[in-house]
Amino acid sequence: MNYEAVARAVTAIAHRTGRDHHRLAVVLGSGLSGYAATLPGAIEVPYTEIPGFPVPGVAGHAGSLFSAEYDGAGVLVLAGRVHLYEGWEMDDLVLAVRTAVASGCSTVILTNAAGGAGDSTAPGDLVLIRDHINLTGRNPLFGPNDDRLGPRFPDMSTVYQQQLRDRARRIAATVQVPLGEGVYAWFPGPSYETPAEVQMAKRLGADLVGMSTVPEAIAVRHMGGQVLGISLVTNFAAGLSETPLSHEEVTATANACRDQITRLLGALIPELAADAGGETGAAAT
Ligand code: 8IG
Repeated sequence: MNYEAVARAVTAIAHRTGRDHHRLAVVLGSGLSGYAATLPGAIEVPYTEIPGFPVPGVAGHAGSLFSAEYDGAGVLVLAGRVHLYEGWEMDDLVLAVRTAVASGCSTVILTNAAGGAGDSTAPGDLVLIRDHINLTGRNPLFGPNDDRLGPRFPDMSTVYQQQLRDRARRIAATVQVPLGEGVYAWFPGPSYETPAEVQMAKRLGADLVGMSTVPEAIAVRHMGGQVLGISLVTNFAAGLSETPLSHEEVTATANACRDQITRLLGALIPELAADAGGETGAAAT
């Protein structure tokens, strides 16, 4: 990965937001970008104005970075992400989260909309990601390793730290938002799975199926950041219900759950921003 590309984006964000340090980053997934509009006093920087940032092309994925402050702690909210199925390179998929970690964000919350494959998952559920399975055969760390970002062979035994999940569940309880827990399987998309593929993922241990998040989680762990993963289940995975899958169903469920998501993120962001030290986010400038 091009370390200089990360450093350029870090500099641009510091310049445009007037904050040279942020502590917590939140990536808003499909249908969840609307949350950014609720941020108090946030400064918006369109991705088009951040050097190197890929601009999402899919409906339901916005493309702006927001910088807000909670008790003096800077928070970066990334509304919109790009996906493998759009034809982007791995470096593009992870540039935003790498920039966030290099800007000082020692914790990154990755959110997504996902299909539910688990026996007890249903549309509308919010689920903490306990672990992931990479079914794409791709990895954002392919290519020469830049030791300034992280090690060649990073450990992935605790990508989504239990301590952070426990903390998130306690915070969510204070705003009456129940959180499930499950394993997320990363499929390349853009076609949804066949029923046989969903059965395969289930047997491998997956409860959630989706097309994002995993490359970002790997890139954040590579740099020593902490990851909290949250899936909003927007549909039963293929073959688990009678209804055919559609992007419209996904968007409709995300809209119906807006209230819950707003309450959850509204509680998590200030608390986790206060927890997050700057110590793992090595400045790239
Ligand atoms: I939203 O059922 C959403 N994203 N792979 N499968 C996959 N990705 C998804 C799904 C799903 N629902």
